[in-house]
Amino acid sequence: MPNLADVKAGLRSLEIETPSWAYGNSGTRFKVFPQPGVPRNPYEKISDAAQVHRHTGSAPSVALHIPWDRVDDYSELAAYAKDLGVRIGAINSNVFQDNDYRLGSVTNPDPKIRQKALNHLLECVDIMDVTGSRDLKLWFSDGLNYPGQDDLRDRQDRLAEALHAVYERLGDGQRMLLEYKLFEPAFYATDIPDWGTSYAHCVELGPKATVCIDTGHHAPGTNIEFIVAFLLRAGKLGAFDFNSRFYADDDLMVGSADPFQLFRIMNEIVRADALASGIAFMLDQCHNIEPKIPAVIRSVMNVQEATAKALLVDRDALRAAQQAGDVLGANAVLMDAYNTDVRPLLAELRAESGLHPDPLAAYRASGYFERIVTERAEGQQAGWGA
Ligand code: PSV
Ligand code: MN
Repeated sequence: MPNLADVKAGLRSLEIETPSWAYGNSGTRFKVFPQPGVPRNPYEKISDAAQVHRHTGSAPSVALHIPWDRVDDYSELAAYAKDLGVRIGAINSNVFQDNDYRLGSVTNPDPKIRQKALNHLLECVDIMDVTGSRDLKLWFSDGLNYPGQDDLRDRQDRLAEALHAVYERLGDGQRMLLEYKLFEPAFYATDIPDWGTSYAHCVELGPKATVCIDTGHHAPGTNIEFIVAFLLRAGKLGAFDFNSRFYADDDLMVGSADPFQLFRIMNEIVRADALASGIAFMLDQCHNIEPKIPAVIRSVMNVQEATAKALLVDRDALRAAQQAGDVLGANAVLMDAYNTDVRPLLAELRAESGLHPDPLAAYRASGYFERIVTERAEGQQAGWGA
């Protein structure tokens, strides 16, 4: 059986990055429901992220999305984060919300628009230089709605050219995370639709380029833990955008739709001893109907619970059963760990770190929500496109 001290050490090493946009208003294309107390600017988003870290002890960084989080002085923003006990994480580029990008950004047939998109990506690296961020996360909505609309292969060439230019601009210690998505907004062909396409571009680029797996970006039924295992073996898994889905890119709280899938993913991470290997465990979620800060806290707890279960897998017994061809025995080892109630263990761990054993109760008791509702009563709430 795994040693309890090792399980606790593994859990202590787990860091989850929360996204600035999870604290702002967001939802579906049908309706975004505004909520009281929502941040009005990136500073207030960082304050909310720091509150999540205060109660969980496991969310020390916050990802930014540019231009949603554009500020005049990024060094001031980074210093503000530091004062609150968190740091700026990945810089997410946004080349999907400008009118110019109707036919694509870096794969657009028009070279002027490609250049505009590239300039934005390079600006994101400038921001990384100032904030000390390690990761540039790239997601492209580029794709086609109709067969024949553009040349599939030319678009790969344009993509490779832009990625190369960004890669060359990265400094020491900076990385590119290349995200894929099967469909939406493009419905016929997406230029980076799957992990294989992302992986191939990353291999061509070099060691600083790695794949980002957004758990909501696959066809239904896709075996995501296989992708995790494959990319870990190849040294090309850079990050996760965690969220849950029932149907498509639902962006619900991670671990809510399929906690067993989250366990299977974390099981591959633990199997590869990759909990603290530099993989960015990020959330990419939209909280439309549920209160945002508690939803992020819940998500962090869900990842912790899945990780605790993965750490409890009896690796020796599993291997022995696998090598003996004991199908049911091997499956039972995994299920025993999954079916363990790890909540007492996590509560104990939090108490040992001086935290309240129940982060959600601690948040409710903190008075933070009442304070932000009052303080943020006036002004324009942040949201998509803000
Ligand atoms: C695209 O669906 C995506 O997953 C990318 O990561 C974007 O940056 C993010 O959502 C925006 O919420
Ligand atoms: Mn994502």
